[in-house]
Amino acid sequence: MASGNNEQLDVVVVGAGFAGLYLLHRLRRLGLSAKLLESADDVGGTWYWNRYPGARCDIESIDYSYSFDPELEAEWRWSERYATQPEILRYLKHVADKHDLRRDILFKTRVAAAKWNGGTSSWTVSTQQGGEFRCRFYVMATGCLSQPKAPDINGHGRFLGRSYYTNRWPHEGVDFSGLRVAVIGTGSSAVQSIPIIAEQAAELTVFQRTPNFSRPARNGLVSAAKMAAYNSDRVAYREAARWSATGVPMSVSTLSALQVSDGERLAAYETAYASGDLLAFGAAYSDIIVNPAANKTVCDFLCGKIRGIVRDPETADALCPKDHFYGTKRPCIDTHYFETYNLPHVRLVDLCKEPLHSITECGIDTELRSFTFDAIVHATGFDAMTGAIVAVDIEGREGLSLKDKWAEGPLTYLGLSTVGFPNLFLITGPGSPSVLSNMAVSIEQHVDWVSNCIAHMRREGFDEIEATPAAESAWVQHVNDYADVTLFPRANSWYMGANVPGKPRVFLPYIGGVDRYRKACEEVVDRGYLGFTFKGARETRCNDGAIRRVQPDVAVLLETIEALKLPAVETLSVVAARALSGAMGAGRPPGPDVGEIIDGVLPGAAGELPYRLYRPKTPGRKPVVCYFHGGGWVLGAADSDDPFCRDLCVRTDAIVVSVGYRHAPEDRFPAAALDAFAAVKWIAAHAAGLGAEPAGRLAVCGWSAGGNLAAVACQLARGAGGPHIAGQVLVNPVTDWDLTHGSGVENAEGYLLTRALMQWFWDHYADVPDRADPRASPLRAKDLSGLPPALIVTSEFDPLRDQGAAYADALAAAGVASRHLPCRGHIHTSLVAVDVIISGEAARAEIAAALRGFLGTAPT
Ligand code: N01
Repeated sequence: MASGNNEQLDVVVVGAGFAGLYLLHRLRRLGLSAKLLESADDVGGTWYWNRYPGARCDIESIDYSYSFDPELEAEWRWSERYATQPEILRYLKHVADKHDLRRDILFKTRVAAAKWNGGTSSWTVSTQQGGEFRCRFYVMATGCLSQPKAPDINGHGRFLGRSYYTNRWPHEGVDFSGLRVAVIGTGSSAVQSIPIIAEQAAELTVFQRTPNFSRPARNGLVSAAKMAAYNSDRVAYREAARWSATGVPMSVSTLSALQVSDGERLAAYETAYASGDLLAFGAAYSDIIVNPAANKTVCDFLCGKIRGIVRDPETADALCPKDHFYGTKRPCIDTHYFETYNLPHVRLVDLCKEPLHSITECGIDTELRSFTFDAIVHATGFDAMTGAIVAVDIEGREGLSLKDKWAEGPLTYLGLSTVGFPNLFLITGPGSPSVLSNMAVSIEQHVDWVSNCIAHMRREGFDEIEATPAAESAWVQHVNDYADVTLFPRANSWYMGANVPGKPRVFLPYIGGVDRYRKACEEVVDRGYLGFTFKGARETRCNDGAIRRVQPDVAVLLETIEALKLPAVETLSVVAARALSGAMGAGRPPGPDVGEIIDGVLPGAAGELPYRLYRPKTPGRKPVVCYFHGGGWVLGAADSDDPFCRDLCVRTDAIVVSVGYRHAPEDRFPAAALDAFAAVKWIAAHAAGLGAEPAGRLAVCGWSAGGNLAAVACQLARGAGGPHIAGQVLVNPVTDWDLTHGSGVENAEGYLLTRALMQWFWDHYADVPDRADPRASPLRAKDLSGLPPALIVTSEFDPLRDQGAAYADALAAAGVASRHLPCRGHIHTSLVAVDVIISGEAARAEIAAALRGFLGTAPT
């Protein structure tokens, strides 16, 4: 009988790498019966299989190691900054021995299938060796980069010489002396192995499809500074790692790469380059991974270094990445990688110029040439993150196959669990930071979370746990939202599943950072396992809900502002509030360049009003957008929404005139409303003088209180019989004074514009009896017919959301061509925060498209 038949266990774990070993240890400490199934004949996981020459970690070993055992930390000494594969494997074997883990590990045991039995709340796990286990919990600790990518090169298997695979390297090692060797691939495995293979081979030919960013690792002894930081207080050091963005304690700049002088940036990049630290460039500036122009500064710097090392200009050029932004495919650190191409017996074949045709009996054919080799090394990578999980036939509730469920991409809650598969846990699964972090830290966090969850269930008498569909879909949305504010989705990387033919193009890990992710996981628990259903003999307890709903960049903004511990504006004097709002605006990104900016004055309802005019770069007379800034009728000025006005000008190709109307409390209602209407009339009449189309097309736009004024100006123009307004775009407008229900209550606090602040604005602006006047609350107008076509933009987490939506509905009901654009996950200030809230891009594009439509300048 194969080992394990009929065995009843609390937990079965698959995989004896970093994750499986620690999990087994934790489960034992909980007094659970557990078995770990491993296809290899020893522990190690990744570090068991990837024995190619030069294999070593590229996160410093001090960081890339367990933190759960202080004794282990004290006794183990890494011989190098980046330990070799044999040393890391020795470490894992030592951990297995120290904690006597092997007695619960079945080696040479490959899991074939796992099936959920609803009646008994248990899994049946069967192995290729014929074993069968019953367990309550089934955990895939199979690693993110463990399933080799299936060969996808024509003629694979035809080669009569020696074939090697970096991810399945012979244990006895390989001697390439005197051989003609080919390496296919230039990812991390190739970058590490090529210099060493070149030392032995008679000839080495590298077949490169995509060049990779790499730079010197500067390996050696662990630096004294690092040792001191680690040894002075290991507990604090590890805690800092747990609450860092990447799982390695380091400071990350809050400056944009575009905010500093060329000299300052160059110095920062030289320091990053000299550090040999994989993460240094990502940490050098805050926007490397979100802003193409910022990222390009890194690309240019690193390509400059490649050209400085590689002597042959054509080879150097071929080695410079051109098709992806830095970091969007995993970068490498190396030891003499680029120098290797200066050796006379090493050549590079650029598959972009001569695509690989096939592997032949004697070598490799490109579309231009035939090559003969004695050995071919395949360094072609993995079916990352999902490959090893769906390689097992996992069947959940009602016969649902995990492979089928994930056919369009993995769906998980927190990367830990997936709906339809109760009591299945994934360690560093898709949707968790995993491969974008120090794996050791992420593994420990997942193992701790899963073990604590199982302990909780035992205490509470529950047999089953399963994520809810709402929690899972919200998490998947959040993972995608995060990816979408970065440059990652633009690359054909394994992060996107793009390296495996036919794999759905989905961003697989979570880019929000180890710290934010840990916070989300802890919050899930603190909020009573939000998003999970527990079942037991006595009760079923479902605590449905989404853990993250705000757009990721909005959440970062909220965190940043909260950390500033600013006073609530409504507690300040008007003078202090204006000073604070001015100071907050001063440090923001400037927005795009426009052709020209002119400040002027125009006649308002009772005296001159300042205006700022933005003219596009393109030649010719243009239509006009008359813009009203936000600030609750109390704060702001003609230039206070400068980045948004520039953005509008560039996107609409129209002249934007931002009007500085009179403010409360100095000039209370209806001063601002009358000024807004006076400004629209004057601009319409003086369009030619402003360089716009004479008697041309005019639309109005405004944000917040400015949206209120734009709406009111349209109503006043209708009442006065002109001027003609082609359309109105109201962004998060104030349309009514009443905030006592719906979003006014739901979003009363926590999203910058609070209900209390809105109340403060109203108190300064209008007496209570005046507030129902349609010139203050345009939603209260008796008749909304005949108004210009409208786009009303609202944000999900804005106290003003419902009144904006109500205005859109009321306009439509009155026969006005009105469209409502609700912005999911956004707050009141999201859309005007150009180059800060990148997730607001799509809405800004729609706003501009609507204005172009109203003005008749939409591209056909
Ligand atoms: O695999 P890869 P890897 N024809 O996918 C090329 C981790 N790791 O094993 O980019 C021609 O990165 C492919 O080309 P392209 C690390 O996270 C860590 O090197 O798809 N070429 C690419 O150049 C790493 O990212 C460490 O155009 C083909 C290469 O093969 C991950 O594991 C060390 C091809 C594959 O590169 C994977 O690294 C090693 C084809 N048909 C690995 N198919 C450290 O800790 C693929 N390629 C240091």
